[in-house]
Amino acid sequence: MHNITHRRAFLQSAAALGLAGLSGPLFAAAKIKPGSKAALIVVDVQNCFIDGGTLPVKGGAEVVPVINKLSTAFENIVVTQDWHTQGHASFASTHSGQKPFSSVKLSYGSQVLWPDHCVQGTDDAALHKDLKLPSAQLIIRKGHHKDVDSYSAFEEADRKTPTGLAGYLKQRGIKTVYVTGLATDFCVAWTAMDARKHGFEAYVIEDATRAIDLDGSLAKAWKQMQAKGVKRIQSGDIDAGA
Ligand code: VGL
Ligand code: ZN
Repeated sequence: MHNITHRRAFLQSAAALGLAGLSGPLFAAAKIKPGSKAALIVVDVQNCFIDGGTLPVKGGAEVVPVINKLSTAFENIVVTQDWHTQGHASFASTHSGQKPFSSVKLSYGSQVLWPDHCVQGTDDAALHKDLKLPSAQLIIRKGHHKDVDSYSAFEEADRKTPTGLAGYLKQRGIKTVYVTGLATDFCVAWTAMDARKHGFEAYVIEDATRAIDLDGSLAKAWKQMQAKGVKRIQSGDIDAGA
């Protein structure tokens, strides 16, 4: 076929689809098709971070339908759970005279102190009941060392103890991660930045996250993520079907 014939056929099929002219949806930015070398990481969509839980994130439950829908676009899905011991070092109640949302200095640096949350094996630490990710392949639990917190799904807060996730993803040939879940400014941000540190391309799907936003922590987290080459996108940028 000559180019001109091609063009006519193209215009005819555009017309058949009811698309008027060349400025319409045909030329909208192409959506991302994640493919076999990409993984969706669903961070901490647990009861503890949702209304009725021990450390509720405003609007936390709203990420659930967004993530369920996104998941259909991914061949590879990893889920994380914040999974603390009782008396964990990140709990204010562990430190005498300390209140939640203050900070203390621990051996590895500054640590925000939280209400007791996501204790191993409790209903509070369970994944949200409406999260439907039957094809997810790995659940990684973090923050299980009593004396060390772990916002990141890759590396604990001492910045040297690996969780094993980087090795898992590399062995499976994954090059790109799309991070979603709770909370944008803590576990999501640290996970996305550590993904960059370990050589992955990293996206945060903003409308599939919600933030704690403690003293400007959300704006700060986006700045730090941007500086590390984390890309900020919306769920509509992913081709997840109609
Ligand atoms: C998280 C605070 C404490 C999170 C976990 O999942 O973002 N935040 N533990
Ligand atoms: Zn925690």
